[in-house]
Amino acid sequence: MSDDNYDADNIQVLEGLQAVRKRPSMYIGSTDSRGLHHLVYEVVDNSIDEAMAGHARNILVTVEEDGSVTVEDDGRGIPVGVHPRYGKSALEIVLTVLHAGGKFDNKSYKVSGGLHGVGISVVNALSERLEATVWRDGKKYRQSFVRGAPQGDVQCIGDTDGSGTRINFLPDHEIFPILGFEYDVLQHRLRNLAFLNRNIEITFTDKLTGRSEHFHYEGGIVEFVEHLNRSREPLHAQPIYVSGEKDEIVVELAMQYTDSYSENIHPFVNNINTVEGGTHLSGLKSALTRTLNDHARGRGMLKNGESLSGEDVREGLTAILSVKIPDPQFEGQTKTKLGNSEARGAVESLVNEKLAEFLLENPRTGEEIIKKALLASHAREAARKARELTRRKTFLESTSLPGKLADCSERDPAKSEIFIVEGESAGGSAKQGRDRRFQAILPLRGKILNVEKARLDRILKSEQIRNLITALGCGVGEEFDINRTRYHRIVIMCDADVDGAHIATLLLTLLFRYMKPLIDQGYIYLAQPPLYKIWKGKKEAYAYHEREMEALYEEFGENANVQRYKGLGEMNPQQLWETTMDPETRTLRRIEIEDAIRAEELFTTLMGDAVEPRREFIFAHAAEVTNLDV
Ligand code: 0RA
Repeated sequence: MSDDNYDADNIQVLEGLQAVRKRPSMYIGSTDSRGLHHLVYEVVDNSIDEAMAGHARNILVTVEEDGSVTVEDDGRGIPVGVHPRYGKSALEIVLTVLHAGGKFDNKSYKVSGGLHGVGISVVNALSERLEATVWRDGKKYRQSFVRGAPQGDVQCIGDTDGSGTRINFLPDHEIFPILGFEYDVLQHRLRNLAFLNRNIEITFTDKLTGRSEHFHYEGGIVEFVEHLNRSREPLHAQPIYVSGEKDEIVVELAMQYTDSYSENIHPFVNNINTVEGGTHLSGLKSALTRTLNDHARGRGMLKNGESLSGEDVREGLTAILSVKIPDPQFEGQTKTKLGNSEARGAVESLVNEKLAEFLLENPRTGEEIIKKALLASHAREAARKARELTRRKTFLESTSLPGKLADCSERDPAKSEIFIVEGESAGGSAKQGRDRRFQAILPLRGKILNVEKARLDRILKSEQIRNLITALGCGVGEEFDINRTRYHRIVIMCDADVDGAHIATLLLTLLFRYMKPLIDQGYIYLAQPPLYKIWKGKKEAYAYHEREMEALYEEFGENANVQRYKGLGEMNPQQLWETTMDPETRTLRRIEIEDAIRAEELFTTLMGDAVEPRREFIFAHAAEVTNLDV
């Protein structure tokens, strides 16, 4: 290769990485905590690819004491030989050329190059430093980078009898305003990967907290379903497992019915959680409806003309659908919807065939499932009637808004807020303290019904919940219509104690299960009332957490007074306005649920029947629960 070409390539590479540093969000979505964690996923995905191709088994992920992350695998090692076109090692190319990752190998079911598939080069560009170590062909190699730029060629630094790759990187503080990895977030992701790939062992260590865990599930997605159902009451002891391959598409399904009323189907494509669904999911849904109706009819469990709807057969179902497909087409707003039409047929025919077989071989389980679906069907009919009743009421009474609601005068939802306030007395203070032009107040009497434990027809019998639904205006469930939402800021305002956290969780569960688009749209907030008031003479200030209080106490000096607020009710209307409601001075926390499975885990554990996991959970996530930063 001529020098000219070499230089031209070099310039292109630098320009590529510069582009990433200039507009990081275009490559990793954002530069907040989510984007930061994305870097780890990106690197791990490459090792997962190597493992899925059958070349690696162990993956070690370590958060180091200096805040850097190391990902190591025992795969073949990234090739270090000089690539003819570029005149550089494949290692350097993988780490410096955008989207180069997959070009050296035609591995079939790649994750990298898929959804997060921006390539390790993006991680390199956004790292203050990155060091790659490769064990391969009896040698150990190393190459280092600073903000994407190689600090010399790859070096042979010794001998080895193993093979593998290790990437250590420190995210760049110039790019990420907030550094620091969250144990729970990484743990959740790595555990899911281990569930989805039964032949992979992942060891996760956080040297900053001293915690370490090993994830290896020989049962794969069957164990995944058992894990998700650990706080639920299963209808049959073993999850149903279906697997097969059709048209190069590998399909795996694990499913188990529980006595709950919600539908929890999580579809994955090449390990990516396809939250927007797609062809594979619709194939599964068709197969479930058809096979269960056929089975029920065959056993004489359906009356003439009666049939089970899709919703009936999915009530209480927890399922993991995992497909591996060579060339996935991702569509949708967040690129998490599978578009490949051949996946529909593959899933549908496989599930049709194998589920029918299972039901014939396990008639008792079959009967339980059909009975449950029939109950769901009858309850849905009752709910429809109940809903019609509420709708007629809203329609007939022109002043149908709940009496407890102190509405605002503003009529434009985009400019309107509603505070859902724990307790009548705090509700009273909020009504007096608010700016009535754009702030509405709805006080709650104690706890609302736990929607995890009731079907919609019963939920709609609760007056508190009906008040809330009417006040919000958007309806629930099948009738939900976000365009009718009366407020674009819906603020949950609860005491900063255990009861308050519980009430907030109950409300969030209701919103999550029946009005989820409000969460997705970013309409839901938690108010942040102060925990302390500090004053001395005429000087006073509020503190929103412990550390802030200590700092203020220092500042105010000796004999400063500190009052700890136990509830919102201890503040007068003026104080409540200043500290918690005034848009000029308050802080609100927007509720973001990055991952449906994580949210579900949170809710089912907090709200479910099983006490032990809940206790464990509250213990392990005490900070999270009091902060409710779900
Ligand atoms: C391309 C080719 C080959 C391996 C890899 C990439 C590879 C990449 C990563 C990233 C993390 N761990 C990895 N392990 C392997 C190997 C081609 C061959 O040996 O024939």
